[in-house]
Amino acid sequence: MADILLIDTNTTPFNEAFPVYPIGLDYLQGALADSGLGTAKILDLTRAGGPLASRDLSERGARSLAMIQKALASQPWDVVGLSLRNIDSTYPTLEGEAHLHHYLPQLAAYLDCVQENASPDTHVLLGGTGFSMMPGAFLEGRPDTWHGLVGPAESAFPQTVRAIVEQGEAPRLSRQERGGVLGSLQNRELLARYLELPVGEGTFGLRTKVGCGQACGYCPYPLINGPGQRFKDPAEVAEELKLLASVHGGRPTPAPLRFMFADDIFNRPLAHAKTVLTRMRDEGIIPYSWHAYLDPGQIDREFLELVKDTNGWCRHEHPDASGGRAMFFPFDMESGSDRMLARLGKPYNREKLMASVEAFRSASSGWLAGGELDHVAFGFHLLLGYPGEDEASVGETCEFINRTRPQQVAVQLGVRVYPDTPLARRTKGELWREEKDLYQPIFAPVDENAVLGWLRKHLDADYDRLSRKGNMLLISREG
Ligand code: B12
Ligand code: SF4
Repeated sequence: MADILLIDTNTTPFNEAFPVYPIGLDYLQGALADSGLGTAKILDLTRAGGPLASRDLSERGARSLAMIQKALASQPWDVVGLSLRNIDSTYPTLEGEAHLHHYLPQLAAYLDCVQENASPDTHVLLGGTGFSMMPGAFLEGRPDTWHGLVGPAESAFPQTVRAIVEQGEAPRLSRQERGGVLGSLQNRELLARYLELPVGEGTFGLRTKVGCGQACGYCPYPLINGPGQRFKDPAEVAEELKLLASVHGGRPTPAPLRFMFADDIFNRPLAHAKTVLTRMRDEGIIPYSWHAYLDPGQIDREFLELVKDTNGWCRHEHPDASGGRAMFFPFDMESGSDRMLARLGKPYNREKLMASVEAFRSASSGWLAGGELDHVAFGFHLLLGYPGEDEASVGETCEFINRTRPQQVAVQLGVRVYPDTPLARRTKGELWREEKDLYQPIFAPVDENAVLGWLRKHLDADYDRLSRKGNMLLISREG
């Protein structure tokens, strides 16, 4: 047994507006208990601090500091663990809005507060996705009793706690566990607390695996979850979903149950995703709706049927479905140019993308004809302006859109350069020199006017609805 406090530091404006359940801390709490280390206390700063009106949101930081101080003073802790999830919004910072997009200063204030108020015997452990992407930004200059764990920590965290409690010491920084268990949702009370919020599409999540097994040029996910993959038994996924459904069912007037498979990529490999969905369908675990991040090159008819049968991307209240069921399906394809897909390091090409879109079109006409769905649409997510982009590649992407006719195309212009990614290695000396330069948001430069001009020139004229927010464009057509 050990006295362990786990702090969720996600007090970002995003977590106020779109709360996400702290899956990682729930998993770690379960793993600690399974290891015989007792029940760790979770301090979820945003929820414990209570709701704030939007005009008072700036008080969240001060309230959180007060809660950290109080928790540290309440008893001597063997270990205080801080989960550091978001370091930025991933969007470029508009003038005067740094606090909305860039969270390192707030996180540093929380760490300073722990350093000032924790007893000298308490060991502090840092982890989480943001930490894993740049451990140096958080750990440098901290006392010797501070440690960091990069990556999933269901095995590493209990091991480190045990080393601290039994030997009084642990490594400064441990990276990536190779084997080890994957956690499961287990904290009914915390889940119930989130069900009291106006829950949205992405509030609840659970993971079916760790890692995507890829290393795309700009992407920090392999730094967080490692280069390989580890899988959860689909039977365990089903148990987690049953627990979520049971807590949901126990609420007096719950909002419909939606969740997200919080995998790096849910359908890599496709067979594992199919097994999970088959289990859900066969056991009748059908939520109101679910969604996930997908590899757009690994989509076939069987997968799509399972998605439809289990309410994936389902919208029951879509106006075009006239009260029936609708599906809006995303293809996060990034580009329709083989040259750019190769430059981005994507594991698929145009041919595979085309096969996926064809599978979707054929499945959806069957669903509409058979009356299984009342409205079906699909959209693309593109990343344009990546180094190497030119008119020819944007033209090829437009040609792909004109041929396949998605209802909506979301375009991200440019991407942040994160430390240790292939893009960071490629741009060293040009955009940055020392790793700490990348702790501040640095974006790969994009000639936005040129990209916009090429889109206008090459897209079919009926893609005439365009809206823009920051570096995101939304392009759509009528019908
Ligand atoms: C799924 C997901 C989402 C879903 C969340 C659904 C849900 N209900 O949870 C949605 C789509 C809603 C979402 C939104 C956003 N997300 Co997101 N998301 C992810 C994703 C793919 C998985 C996160 C996850 O839940 N994993 C499963 C859990 C179990 O793992 P985990 O949290 O990593 O926890 C493990 C370890 O980190 C570690 N750990 C965690 N805490 C601690 C603490 C200690 C002490 C220790 C030792 C270890 C430890 O152990 C845990 C168990 O293994 C990650 C990328 C990735 N591959 O990790 C991005 C990611 C976390 N998201 C990110 C961002 C930026 C956002 C948004 C701000 C994007 C936006 N502009 O809207 C919002 C913020 C929302 C919010 N309220 O905070 C970034 C965060 C880093 C950064 N750049 O700041 C990531 C890394 C992706 C990226 N682009 O870089 N996200
Ligand atoms: S972009 Fe997707 S497939 Fe590529 S490394 Fe990141 S998560 Fe994996």
